[in-house]
Amino acid sequence: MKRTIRSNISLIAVAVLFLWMKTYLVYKTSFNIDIENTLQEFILLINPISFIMLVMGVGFLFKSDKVRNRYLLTMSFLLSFLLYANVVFYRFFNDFITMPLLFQTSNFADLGNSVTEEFSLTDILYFADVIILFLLLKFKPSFMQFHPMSKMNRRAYFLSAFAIMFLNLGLAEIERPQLLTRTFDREMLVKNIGTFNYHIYDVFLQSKSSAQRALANSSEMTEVDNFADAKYAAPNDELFGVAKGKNLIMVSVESTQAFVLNNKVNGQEITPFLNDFAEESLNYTNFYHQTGQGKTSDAEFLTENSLYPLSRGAVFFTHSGNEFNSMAEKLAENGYYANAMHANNKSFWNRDIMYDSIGYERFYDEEDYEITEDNSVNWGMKDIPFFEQSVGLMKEMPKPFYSKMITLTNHHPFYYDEEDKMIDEYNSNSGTLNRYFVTVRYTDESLKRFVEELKESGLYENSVIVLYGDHYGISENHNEAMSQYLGKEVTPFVSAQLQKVPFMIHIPGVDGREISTVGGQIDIRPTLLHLFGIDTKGDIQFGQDLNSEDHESFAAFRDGRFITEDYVYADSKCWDKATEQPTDSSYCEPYIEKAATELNYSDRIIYGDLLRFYDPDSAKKEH
Ligand code: GP9
Ligand code: MN
Repeated sequence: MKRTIRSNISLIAVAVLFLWMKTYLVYKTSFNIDIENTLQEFILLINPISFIMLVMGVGFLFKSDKVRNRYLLTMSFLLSFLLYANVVFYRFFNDFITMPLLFQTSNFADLGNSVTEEFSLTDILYFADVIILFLLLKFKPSFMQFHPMSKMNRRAYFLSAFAIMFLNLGLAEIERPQLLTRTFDREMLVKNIGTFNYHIYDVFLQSKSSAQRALANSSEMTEVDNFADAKYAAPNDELFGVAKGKNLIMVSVESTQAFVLNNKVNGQEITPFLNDFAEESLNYTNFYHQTGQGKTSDAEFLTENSLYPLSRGAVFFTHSGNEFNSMAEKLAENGYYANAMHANNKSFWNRDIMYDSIGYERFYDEEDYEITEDNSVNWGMKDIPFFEQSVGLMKEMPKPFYSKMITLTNHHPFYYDEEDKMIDEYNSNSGTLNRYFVTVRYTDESLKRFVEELKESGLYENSVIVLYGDHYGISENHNEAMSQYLGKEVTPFVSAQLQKVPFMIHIPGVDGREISTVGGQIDIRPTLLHLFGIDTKGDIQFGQDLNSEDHESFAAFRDGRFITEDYVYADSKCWDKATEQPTDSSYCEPYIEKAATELNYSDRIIYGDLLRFYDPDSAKKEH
């Protein structure tokens, strides 16, 4: 019998192995994926396999060698290209590609020139395996060959691919419960399910939300409208309209959490100005941020629209084309010159596009400021010169005006210039937390000067000044240092309480007072509009006037946690505020449903772009 010599190396096995190993190498060399334990490392190692096996496994189905070879080569090229595209994207954004981001062309316009600089000749290495595979198939086809498999073995192959996938998902579930259903960050996803599966998941979410918009119709609006109506809290008689006709200056104070207020580090006061200013203001002491991945922009979204941001991505990016009924628009209808002031690149967070949808007449961005090396640190222009130059711009604005301002200096990683250091750093194992106090102190000083300058310019007496913290500055990664500072363990309860941010409204001629109802950024729109004498009855909003007697003490976080008058729901437990310990879950039970319903209605408005069916004028008449 004539025997042919056959290579023992299976072509499909090589194709799988190459791509798998490469993907893992790319994880380790080109992305910053934090690995905390061996299980995570193991998940990272195995997470590309199942997808690659399934894709390459299709090769078994081809009868012709030529077609099969082409298929395997094309797939290894395409998947390598996807991987490489992520690498390049990561170099700029420190993030993985998402569909909405990919279609956000304005972002790429920004990159334009610098993008070419980020490619290097050595990047060809990202395709090394594809090239080797190609050369082998072309010049040394005998080296590895396609081994046809029996039906049984083919089945076994695909079954093992699925088995590995379930093992992967199972381990990921142990490592990160509810990874796919709860809010997440992309690094976590890639780390747990792998870059290829992540893209499939992302495409799935994207098509779901596109379909939702296409399928939405005006009848859905009625349901949402009823829900919002039921939430309406009538204005407080004493305070309704007290700010009427005055300018509104609202400052989004970067990364400022409430725990720094009336607090010290190394015996030094952290926010001397804010502490005094709070005394003269309506000061909300149980006020929480409700932001998700969109950070500062989510806070802007909440305050303007009284809608929740999304659990995935930044709504500023994903839904900038939607119809909104913002606070800026309402003020503009009442004769206000609505504008935004932020000395940063205008397309950051897609602001230039989104600000049009929100209805600001003008965006004073970095090009409107004189920014030099001397007056910059960390992310850009320092807060003191920012406020100083802003007052100059305000003097020229038509009156009354509404300016939404965003500070920048107190931003992670909290770098500062020695000359701006007014208190000493803290001494924990977290440089981030240590520096944070110094930069918060600097921002506090900048606000003090701002108010002084407003006084000098004559604007102060005619302006309402609102300050809110946009989101946390110190993440849970610094729990150890944080617990050293607080002198207690950072339990999920404490962690939720740390999401409190300052919120104060200074109105000339109105006495300061403390308001302790539990609320959040979602409540800012109705609270402010009522102070300015603009009723929000009939508006589609999810917040309530914090000054209203009907305001319900409640704040839902974007990730399902929430705070009530007496309880905190965090880590799937119900915590008693009085004891700071978990208590009977029945106390939180009714609110779990409430929080979910609210978030769900808000999401439906955004995904379905439902406000396009809403006519504010007819709504007013109906009520
Ligand atoms: C950038 C600033 C910071 O313009 O708003 O954004 P953040 O990282 O805090 O969301
Ligand atoms: Mn921010």
